[in-house]
Amino acid sequence: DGSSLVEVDNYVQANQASVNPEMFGKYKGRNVILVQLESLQSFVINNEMNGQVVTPFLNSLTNDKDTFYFSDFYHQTGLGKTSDSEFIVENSLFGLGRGAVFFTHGGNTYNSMAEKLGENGYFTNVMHSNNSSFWNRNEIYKSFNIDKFYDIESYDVNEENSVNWGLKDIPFFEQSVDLMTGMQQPFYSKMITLTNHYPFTLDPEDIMIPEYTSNSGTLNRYFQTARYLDESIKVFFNELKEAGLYDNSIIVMYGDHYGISENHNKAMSMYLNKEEITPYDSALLQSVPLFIHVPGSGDGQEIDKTAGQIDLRPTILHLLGIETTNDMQLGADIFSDEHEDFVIFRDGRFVTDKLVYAGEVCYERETGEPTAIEACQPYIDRSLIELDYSDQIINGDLLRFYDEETGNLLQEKLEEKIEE
Ligand code: GP9
Ligand code: MN
Repeated sequence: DGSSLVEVDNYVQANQASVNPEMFGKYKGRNVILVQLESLQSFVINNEMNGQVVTPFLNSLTNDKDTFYFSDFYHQTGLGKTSDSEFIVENSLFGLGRGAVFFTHGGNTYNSMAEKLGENGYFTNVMHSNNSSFWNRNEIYKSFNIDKFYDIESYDVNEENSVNWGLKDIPFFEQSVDLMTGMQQPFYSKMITLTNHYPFTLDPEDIMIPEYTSNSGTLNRYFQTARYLDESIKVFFNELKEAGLYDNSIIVMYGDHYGISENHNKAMSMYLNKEEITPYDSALLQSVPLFIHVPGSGDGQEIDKTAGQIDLRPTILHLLGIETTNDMQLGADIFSDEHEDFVIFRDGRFVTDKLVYAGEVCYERETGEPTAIEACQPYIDRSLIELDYSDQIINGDLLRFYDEETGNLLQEKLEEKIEE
């Protein structure tokens, strides 16, 4: 009921991480381009496959003078896959433990990152060449207050420029930059790629490296589509430069969720040169790359703080000088000194800088050896609380009763609700 909002609100307020004054507002006014990299996991970054570099362009960004590269960042999605990652990033809340929150709670009241950016003068949009109703996007985007969805209708899609799920990533980026050229600035565009998606197929002319050589065709092809995705990002950056949109933008790119499931553990163990993939390994394999690219800033560095998708909303908004003090969010600004090296997975697993909890076993992160459960217990307790609070907010549609401008609970509405 509504009274639980009081409890959740107290918890969120008590756990807010303060902003980093050196970073707050540093990139104010820039366009924000978010790129969700379909199924891209960290294990291909700065790695080779049978002597072939898999992601040359992204590798170059890991030590680029204008790029923050986060090397210990994780997806936190559940069954909602791509849509969960969108949900987590927009709201700094978890998806649900069952089903996809995009479908089950598309009509809720939210306080999305897009809405905040809209209030700060941004034109907000999503670019993704699929039918608008896929994952119920057309409905929930209204609840997120997103101004425009450039869906499949906005793209020129034909047999030649499509493969697998639809429009190939390279023409997707080319056409998207054309669309951006006409946008009011500053804008916030969330772009969702598609080619590096199961079953990871390409047309022969787009194949840049050979297949891997394991018993899993899925993993074998994954390297090829990841290579293609990498190439498409390179093309995208060049297009942005040509369009004159590069210098005044901040480009945030992250993997949405895993591409290689535990069904391919045997092939993965071969690739990673391990005897077997343990629950400890599987948890760490949920790492996805995160890049925050700020052209011309010279601020680039590698950041190895343990963080997750839930942290992106406050991190991005603070870089733009937009406060989130009163927001009902469960993540924390990664640049804050108070950000904790602790990332909770939707299924209750977690990773810290020192521990990994998976399969109900507490592992020492450094050695991978099981350790006493007591070491993990405080984090287990907090994981359960945070997942539960997130569920309560969503299931009770509690943001209806919350005034994010003041951080006040809407007492009258709440009391009515409690009386019900
Ligand atoms: C569909 C695309 C893929 O539009 O976002 O979704 P996924 O299957 O990865 O959740
Ligand atoms: Mn996806």
